[in-house]
Amino acid sequence: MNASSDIGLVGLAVMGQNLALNIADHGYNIAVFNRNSERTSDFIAQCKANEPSAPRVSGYTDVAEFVRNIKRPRKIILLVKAGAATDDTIASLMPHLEADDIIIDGGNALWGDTIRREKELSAKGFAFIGSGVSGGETGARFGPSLMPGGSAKAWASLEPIWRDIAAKVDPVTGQQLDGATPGHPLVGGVPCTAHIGPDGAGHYVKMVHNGIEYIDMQLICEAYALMKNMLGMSAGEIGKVFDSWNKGTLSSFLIEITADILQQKDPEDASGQTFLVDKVLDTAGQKGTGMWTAANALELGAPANAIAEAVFARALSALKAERVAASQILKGPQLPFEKDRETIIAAIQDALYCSKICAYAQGFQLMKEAEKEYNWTLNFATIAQIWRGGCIIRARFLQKITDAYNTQPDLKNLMLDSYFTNALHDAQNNWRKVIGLAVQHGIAVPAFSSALAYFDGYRSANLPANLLQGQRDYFGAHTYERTDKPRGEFFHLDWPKTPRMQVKV
Ligand code: NBP
Repeated sequence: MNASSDIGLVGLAVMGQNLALNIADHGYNIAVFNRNSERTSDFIAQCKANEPSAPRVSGYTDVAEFVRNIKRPRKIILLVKAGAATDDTIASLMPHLEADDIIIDGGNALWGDTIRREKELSAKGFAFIGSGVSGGETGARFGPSLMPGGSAKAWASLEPIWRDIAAKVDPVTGQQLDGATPGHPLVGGVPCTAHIGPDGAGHYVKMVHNGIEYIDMQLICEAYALMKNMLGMSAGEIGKVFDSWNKGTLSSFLIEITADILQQKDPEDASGQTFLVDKVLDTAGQKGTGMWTAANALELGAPANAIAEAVFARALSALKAERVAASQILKGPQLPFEKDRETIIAAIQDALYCSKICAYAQGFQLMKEAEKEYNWTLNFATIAQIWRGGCIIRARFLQKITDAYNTQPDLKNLMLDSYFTNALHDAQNNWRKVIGLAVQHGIAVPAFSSALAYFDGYRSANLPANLLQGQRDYFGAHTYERTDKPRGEFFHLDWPKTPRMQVKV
């Protein structure tokens, strides 16, 4: 039997089904397989009924037959649950693979697992690519942002397909090109994919993308909370504000969908008077990628405090019953709002923009640390460029980040690029005003505040860590450096003793 498929895909849940159709729409023959074969037959039946590209999709219920039907060297995409399911799937494929076959993991794998898998597979003569896939169901179907990591040789083999199926952006404006429909993919535009680096680099960058997504979402929620609880606005009114913000510098997918969500009426209310968001329970779920980003930032000593704060905000939201009980006991201020509403809405817009700059600065600073730690060479302009379309954090603002790193590839911190420096200088008074008002009114804005603390800390030539180092030396003889001596000379004082003796260590 001659192999007829250009590529294979395992895992036919929402992401796998949509990515398989995207690949078929681009003219590739694709073989698909799923552990539970009912899913495979249902998918093939649905394809036949609804999809113009159905003749290019072949379903298999036997793994050996599935693999045999893919042209060599084989490219097999995994879109299964991250973790043990990925290892199980690789183990089930392994006996049927041949030299140089490539497995591409498109799941949300922890980058350390990807490094391990790449080592294990390359030792056996196969190749492994860990590729971040962002954009959810619609992205997978019509163009995701794809962040592949692995050997250059394996990437060269995958690149044509990855470039074809990725989201596309306008080469001049950087705006995502829309309009693909089933069977009619977009032609032209700059694809939102590029080789990120070796082994786990692609999954690492996808993890940081998700960490930024956490803080981006939390910042938007804090802007909403201020308009709702301080300005007393309805969800519909706030939705209109987000609509207007989406026309300016804040224009992004998350702002756009926020405007839609807030203006959605409750379908259960026949009167059409209530907004759905007011009926949605205020407890946020999480799948772990935000936590991985924050944990990695702690491990590398990178100050990604606002990203971590966004993860903690979800954790606090999950304590619904405790919060309801505490609200009866712990009282905050009861201040009427007396200021001009329009002026404060404009100030909230500035606070959101400044905080967003800090959030991205933290994400890129973290990747800079990771580059050193894991021996990668990351191209930050390219990373910002492939986030301009397809993914959840796509935003007009990413073009400015691409420009910043194109002009200065060694930029130490995004806030030091003149465009962002000026934006922070112009808007910081409003940012501070909004946080001050939130504090006075007892409204929690952890992401706004921690972003501002990052800004103020980063721009401080002197921090109180001199005292902290004194404390460490006092109780633990951890030594200190002196401002009047060269860096790298360490001293210890016998603090509790009299007379106190300073020694060079
Ligand atoms: P899920 O993450 O819900 O995973 C379901 C798939 O995993 C099914 O095909 C299931 O097969 C398979 N699977 C499981 Br569960 N355990 C398995 C095992 N031990 N061996 C083989 N297959 C197993 O699907 P998804 O939401 O489509 O996401 C797929 C991947 O893409 C995940 O890693 C996810 O994190 C990532 N991702 C998701 C999104 C999104 O928006 N959903 C976005 C970006 C990335 P079965 O049918 O036999 O149970």
